[in-house]
Amino acid sequence: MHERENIVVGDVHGCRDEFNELLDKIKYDPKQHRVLLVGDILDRGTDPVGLLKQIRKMELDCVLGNHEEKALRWRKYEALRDLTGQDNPMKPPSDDRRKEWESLSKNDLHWLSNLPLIRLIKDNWYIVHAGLEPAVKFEDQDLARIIRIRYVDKDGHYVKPKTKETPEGSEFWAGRWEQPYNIIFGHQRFDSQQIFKNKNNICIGVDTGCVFGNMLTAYNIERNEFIQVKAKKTYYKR
Ligand SMILES: [Mn+2]
Repeated sequence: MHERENIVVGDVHGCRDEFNELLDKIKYDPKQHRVLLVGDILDRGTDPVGLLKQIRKMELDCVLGNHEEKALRWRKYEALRDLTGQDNPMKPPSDDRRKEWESLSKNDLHWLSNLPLIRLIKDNWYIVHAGLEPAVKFEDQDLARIIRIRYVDKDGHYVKPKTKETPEGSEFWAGRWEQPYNIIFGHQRFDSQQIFKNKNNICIGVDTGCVFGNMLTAYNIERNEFIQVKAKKTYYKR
């Protein structure tokens, strides 16, 4: 059997039209292509739940993003409230978000709760949602940080940002990653794809802010090629 080409798609955030346009652009054929997603398929865009169902149906490989984790956590609290009457300590940021999270079916939730945090693509290529902590061994990564990390201190330890700005004296994790694993990640929005050529690995950021009106990016590992689709509009503003 010949090997399929691995194509990793950045944060889609419910931009289903652009996602399907991307599939058209690569002339998606499940016999030839394996499409993987770096997480954050939910929230903000026009059809996040429809997108999730499509991805489930297509049996694409995905890792958990912080937005999926949050939806799951909220639904767990809702279920607990139904059972015990205990208040849900989380509040959806908007009515639309609440409706979206409420509309996730049992099967959607089951699929979401089974998403891995790290997925091996092939050889030494992996996908994660946000990143890895350079100071910590690959095998010992903190699971909660994999979906959130952005910045690290000079020793490569996780830094929790207090504002939207880069915390003083810190830098982006991918530039400090030295372990011999190539990582493709999302979460951190760049204007265009970001390639970190480190001594022992390559890290590639593929979130190019489609939902913010920029573009949806995918990376084809075998061809070493980026595929991009322009956002039809700005769906969400900070
Ligand atoms: Mn994210």
